[in-house]
Amino acid sequence: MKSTSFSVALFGLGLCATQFVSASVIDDGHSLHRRDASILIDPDAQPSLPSIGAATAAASTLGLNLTNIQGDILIGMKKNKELFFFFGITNAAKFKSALKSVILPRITSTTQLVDVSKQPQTALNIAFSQTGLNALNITDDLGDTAFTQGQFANAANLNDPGTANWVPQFAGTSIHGVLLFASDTLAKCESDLTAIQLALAKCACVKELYRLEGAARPGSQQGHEHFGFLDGISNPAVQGFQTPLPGQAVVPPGEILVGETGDTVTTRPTWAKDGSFLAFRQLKQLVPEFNKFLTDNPIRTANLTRQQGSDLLGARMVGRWKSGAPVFLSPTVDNPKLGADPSKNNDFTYAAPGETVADPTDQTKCPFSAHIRKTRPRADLGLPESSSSNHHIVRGGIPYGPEVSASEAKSNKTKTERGLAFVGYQSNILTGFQFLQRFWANNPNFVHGGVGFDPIIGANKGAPRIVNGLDPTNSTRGITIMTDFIVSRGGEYFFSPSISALATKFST
Ligand code: N7H
Repeated sequence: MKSTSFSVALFGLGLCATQFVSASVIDDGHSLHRRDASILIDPDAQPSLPSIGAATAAASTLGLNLTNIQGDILIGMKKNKELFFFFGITNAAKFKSALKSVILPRITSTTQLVDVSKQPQTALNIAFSQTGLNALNITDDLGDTAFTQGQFANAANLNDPGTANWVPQFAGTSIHGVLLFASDTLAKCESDLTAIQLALAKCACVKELYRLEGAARPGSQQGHEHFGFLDGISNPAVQGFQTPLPGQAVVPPGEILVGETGDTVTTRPTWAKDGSFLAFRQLKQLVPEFNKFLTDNPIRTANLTRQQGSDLLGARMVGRWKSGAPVFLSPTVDNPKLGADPSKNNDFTYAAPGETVADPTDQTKCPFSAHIRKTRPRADLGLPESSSSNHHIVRGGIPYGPEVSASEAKSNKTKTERGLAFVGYQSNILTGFQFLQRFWANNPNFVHGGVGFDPIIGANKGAPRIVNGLDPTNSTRGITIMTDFIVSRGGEYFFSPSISALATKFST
C-alpha cells in the first residue's frame, strides 16, 4: 500500500497515519467525529490522488473551484465501502427544505475528500434523475437527451436483452435521486443513512426505493473487480485536478464537468456549472461461468501450460493481466512488477514507438476487441488522442456482492449475485458512457471491420457474440461466446449538481 504525502509526514514524526487520524477530532462541517482510517483505498498500481496542495495549485491555474464540486466525481475507483440509496420525492417543497437543513451540511466536496485530515466519517454526495428534477419543478433543459430520456428508455440503445433482468425499481422512471455514502466501514454508511432517514421522517418527503451496498474486495484483491483483474488504473487526468502519469489521457475539465472549459454544449443553465452526469449501472458478473469459459478455451501454444493458456485468454479479453500489466507490453505472461507500477502500467499507445497510428492489421500483442482497447482505442484512432476522441469518462464504481464460495466455484454456477456497481461521470452521457457502450463496445466493426464485440461488456441483446483476435496464434479465428458474463440489472442516469447549486436551486 502506498504512503500518501500525509502519512509520509506522519511517519517522519514517528506516528503511523492511523494512530494520528484516530487521535484527531475532525469537523465534517456537520458534527464532530473521530476518523480512524481513510475513506479511500490506494492500491499501488492505481494513480494516487493529488495532495491537497497539488490539487489546489492545479485548480487555481484553471479557475476550478474544488470546494464546489461534489467529492465523488473526480476521485475514481477508490472507495473502500459505499452505499447507494435510491429514493423518490413525495413532497417537493418539504424535500427542498430538508435538503438545505439535513443533507447539504453533510455533502462532501472534492477538497474534503482528497485531504485525509478533512474527511468526514462518512462522505455523502447526492444526484438527481430527470424525473427527480421534474418532481422538484426544476424545468431547465440540461442539454443531454440521454439524461432527459432516462436509462429505462435507453435500454434498447445499450443492447440490453430487454429489461426482464433489471432490478424492478430501475425498470421505469420512479427513481428521483440517489444518495451516495462512502466510508471505511459499511456500518458508518448505514448509521449516517439512518441519521438522515430519522431527520427526514419528520418531513415525510422522501421514500426509499432501493439500496445497494458495495465494498472493495478483501486482502490482496483490494482494487480488483470480481473477475480478478485490477481496476481503476486508467482514468483520465482532469486538467485543473491531476498531473498525468505516463499514458494517462489528459482531458479538459469540461469533458467531465458541465460548464467548464471543454464542455461542448453551450446551452446549459448557469446553475449546472461544475455538476456532472452520473451513469449508474448494476452489472452482475457471472464469475464461475467466466472462469469455466477460460478453463475450457485455453490459448494453445507450444510454450504455455493449459493454465497459462487460460490466463492468456482472460488477459486478452480484458487487455490487461490480473495484476494490471497491459498485454500490449507483456503479451504472453503476466508481469506483476509492471502491473504494480503506475508510472509504467499505462504507458502504451498500441502503436510502435514513435508512430502516431497503430498498425490496423496487427493484434498479436493486444486484440482490437479487448475491453480496454474498445473503450479507449488510443493510437487506433491516431495520436494525439484528444483530437480523435472526446469520449472519456471518470469511472468511479465499486464491486458489490460476496466473494465466490467454494461450492459456486466447484459447480461453475453463480448462486449469489455479485458484480460491479458501475459509476461513470462525464459532462455528456451521449458522448460518454452511452457512446462507449453503444458505438464501441457493442459494435463488432469498431475499431476495424469485423473485429467483433468487446468480450467483457459488449452486448448483443442476449444473443451469442463473435469475438475476433483473441487467439494470437491465429488472429482470423473467431470465438463465439454463448454466455454474457456481465448481465445488466439496469440503472439510471443522474445529474450530480455543484454544492452551490444544491444550496440555491435545490433548496428553499
Ligand atoms: Fe471497464 N474488467 O474486469 O474487465 N475495465 N469493466 N467498463 N473500462 C477496465 O484500465 C470491467 C465497464 C472502461 O483507459 C479494466 O483501469 C468490468 C463499462 C474504460 O485504457 C478492467 C466491468 C464501461 C476503461 C475492467 C466493466 C467500461 C476500463 C482495466 C463490468 C463503459 C479504461 C483497468 C462489470 C461503458 C480503458 C483500468 C483505458 C478499464 C473491467 C464495465 C469502460 C479490469 C468487470 C460499462 C474506459
